[in-house]
Amino acid sequence: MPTTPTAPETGPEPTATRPASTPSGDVPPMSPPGAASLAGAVPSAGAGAPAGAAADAGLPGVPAPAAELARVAASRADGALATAAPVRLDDVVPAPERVVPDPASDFTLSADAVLRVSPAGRDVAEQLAAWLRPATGFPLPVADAPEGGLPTLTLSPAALARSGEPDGTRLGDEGYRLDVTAGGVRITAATPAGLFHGAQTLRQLLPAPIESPTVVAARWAVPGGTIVDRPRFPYRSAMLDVARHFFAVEDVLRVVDHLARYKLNHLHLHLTDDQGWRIAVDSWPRLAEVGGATAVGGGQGGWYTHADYRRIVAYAARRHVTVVPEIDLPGHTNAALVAYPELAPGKIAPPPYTGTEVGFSYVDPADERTYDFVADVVGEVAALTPGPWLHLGGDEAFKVPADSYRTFVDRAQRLVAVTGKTVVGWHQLAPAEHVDGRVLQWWGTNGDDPETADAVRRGARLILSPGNRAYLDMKYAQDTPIGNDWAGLIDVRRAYEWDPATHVRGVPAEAVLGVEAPLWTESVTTIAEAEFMLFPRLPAVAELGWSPRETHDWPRFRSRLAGQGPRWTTAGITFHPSPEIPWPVTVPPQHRPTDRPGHDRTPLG
Ligand code: TNX
Repeated sequence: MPTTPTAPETGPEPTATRPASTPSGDVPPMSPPGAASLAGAVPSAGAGAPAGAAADAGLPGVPAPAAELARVAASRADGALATAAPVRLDDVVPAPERVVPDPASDFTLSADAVLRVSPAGRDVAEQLAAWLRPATGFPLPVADAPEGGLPTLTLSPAALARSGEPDGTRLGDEGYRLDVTAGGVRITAATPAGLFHGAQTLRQLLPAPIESPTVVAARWAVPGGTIVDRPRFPYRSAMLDVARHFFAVEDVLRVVDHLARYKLNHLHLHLTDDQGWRIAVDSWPRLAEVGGATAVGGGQGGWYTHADYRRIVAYAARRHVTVVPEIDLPGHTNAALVAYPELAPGKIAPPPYTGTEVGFSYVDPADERTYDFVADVVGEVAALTPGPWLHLGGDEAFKVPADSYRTFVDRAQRLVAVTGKTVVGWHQLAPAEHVDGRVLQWWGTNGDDPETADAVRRGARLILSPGNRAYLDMKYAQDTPIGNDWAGLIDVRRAYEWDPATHVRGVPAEAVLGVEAPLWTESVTTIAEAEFMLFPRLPAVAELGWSPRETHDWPRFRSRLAGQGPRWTTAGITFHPSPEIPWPVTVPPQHRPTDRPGHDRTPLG
């Protein structure tokens, strides 16, 4: 099938077609050490990094390329600390709705600071303290409100809001207000989720060395003024494909932290595909035990026990991220057919599959046993999942005739509905009947699909993941060492310069639930490689989901994004040093911009 080259920024959307076949096991190698990468030393403690986050820091048994990425980063981390520039109130990513700087009222965090918080915000305050303690070395005790006279970081849910501050209705489920004065920082929100987003903003307002896992001597200044902020779309998400390559629980937790930083509130886990079945199902145990053994290119398989999955869900929930499990049906099911040949059309087990072709496998839509399987699987997964969503996949079932596909999907959607969950599916599900609340996920590339528009008219809502904009498995450029290119090359500007509200013809803004950046992992084998594809594009998609359209501005975005680079380096997060972004250059320590007062920010390249 044809692939389409990248379109110019301002040109019409091209139609790219997902290739039906890629040579089996054809996984591009990682770059030679440091070639197109900038990575960080993986933090050893604190800073929200889960235990085991050091998996890529050159430990025995870790694939060399990932370890190299981390080593290169380690050697650059010191330089980044030296460049720590004062932050401006409007440097935040994603851009807040309203920013009113007051340079006369900067706050400096000192060793005797206390976080005071009302009961509903205690857990957020504990998380904020845990982010700030490693680098500052300050004790930062969390105490009950009301506040005292010391310099404080006050977290005040709406119940404690002073008169004149916005009420909870205006801030909504996820909004917050942040006031920085010389006397302290106050975050006000109607909900713990709002407080959490406000705390992430405060984290970004401290100088980049705040990300250090060890104590740094710095002036911990926070720029003065007020931010009032809330999201544009309620659903902001990223997807991790744990089926093509398996990612350990610790890796997934690390990804959750990355999402939370940029105010994304959903993690879609692509749990099943031809190459691997990654979630235990008690009623069909061979799915994980047999179907979980494989991965692309003969890589190590794996699967999550119920306890593993619950751990991911709970970790995410604490960070106000909802897990959306996907069981991809009726196609992308080779691993399930290997485990249970009775589900296969000819009742014959196919060989295990470790290549990267798509569209060849499917569960038999004509056999009643298939619907027992679907009911059992979605029933167990729904019971394990506190969030409201269950993703049914539905993509690329090329071998299933249209009418059988439709019958299968109608029944599968109803089986999800009886679990009490709301159906999500790739936009191929569009022709099926409407079930209450159902959500389609657009991954097309030309923004024009009458079937999707019709499904929306019949009540569906849409999540936008255009393949040629939001697919983080696409290469940044021709020479990107890993990734796909069937939807074109996606540099940061391309990931940023589109509008979810107007992207698909015939779909009104009110039907758009939000955005998602999927990371497929045919060529992504380690967490360092995953981060290399996520950063810096994930914050671009996060901003499309969170920030009001009026703030959309590429020159400003790229300069705000540049300020995130030293944070990632310091935190040990691998990223692609995209040439479009004016990353700060290292300046000699004697010219440290941190030594300069106020907002007199030194241009850093
Ligand atoms: C298409 S998008 C797929 C996946 C591949 C991806 C690679 C979609 C719903 N299906 O099976 O991994 O392209 O970019």
